[in-house]
Amino acid sequence: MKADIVTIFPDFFRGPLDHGITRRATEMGLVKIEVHDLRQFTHDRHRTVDDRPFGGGEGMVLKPEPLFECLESLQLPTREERLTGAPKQSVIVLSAQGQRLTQKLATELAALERIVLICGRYEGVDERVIDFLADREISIGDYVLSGGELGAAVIVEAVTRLLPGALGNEASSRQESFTAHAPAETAGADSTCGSGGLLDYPHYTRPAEFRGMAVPEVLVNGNHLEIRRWRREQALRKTLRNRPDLLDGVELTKEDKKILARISGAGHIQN
Ligand code: 9D3
Repeated sequence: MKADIVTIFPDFFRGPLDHGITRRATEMGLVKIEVHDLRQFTHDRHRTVDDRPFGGGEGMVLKPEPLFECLESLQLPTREERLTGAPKQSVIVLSAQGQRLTQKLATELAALERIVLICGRYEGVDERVIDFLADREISIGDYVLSGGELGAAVIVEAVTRLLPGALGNEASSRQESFTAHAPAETAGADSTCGSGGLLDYPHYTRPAEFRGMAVPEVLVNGNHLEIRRWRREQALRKTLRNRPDLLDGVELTKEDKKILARISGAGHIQN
């Protein structure tokens, strides 16, 4: 996978992508990340990348010329070629108006040979970049950031760890054990929802008692069946509390429904 990042803050990426899985994947040659300084594609003395919006309004907009010239320097197939047939590349604008990044979308991107990530700044980019240069517009969530740089780093990390060989054996076998907790054939669980669409159950490590806070007895002395049941209940509890929206898309067993009725204080509701 080749990832090109287009930004007015190239130094921003020295930190996040030089650590952990992205660093190891780079060293292994699984991913090649190239950061392009948008100002290198300006021609004026002040290296201007932004301008005021037509029609008035607050803020500035990334002007099209440097972005088009930068993309042309990357020697990609045309937008039409990318959009017809089975695409191997994608040019993505990071913007607050984009399609939401999900694990499913990360999986789609991980199947590509090349992604180009254009980091919006100020109020955004000239819409002609989105209409004629890019094939996707992605947001990483419903909150306001100051630009696309964090979003680009998030996408690179989410995609890199999906590349074959990027995770050690330890991590990949851990993912397999997740699906074992699912009630039915709900494999392909995503990162937020390990246990068949639910949030993960809580984890503990030594010491068994720390400053008077004890690890739940069942984990220390319980048998495998009790532990499995306890973890399922805890996953249901956490999901109900933190992400009740996820419960709609989850396959629940009779046992799960009983637990939910008990813990949600809706024991009288038949479901
Ligand atoms: C007048 C409304 N604008 C400012 C509050 C909207 C707006 C413009 C530009 C909001 C954010 C931004 C800059 N953000 C990004 O470029 C961005 C982003 C984000 O803000 N949230 C989540 N994902 C992303 S990806 C790029």
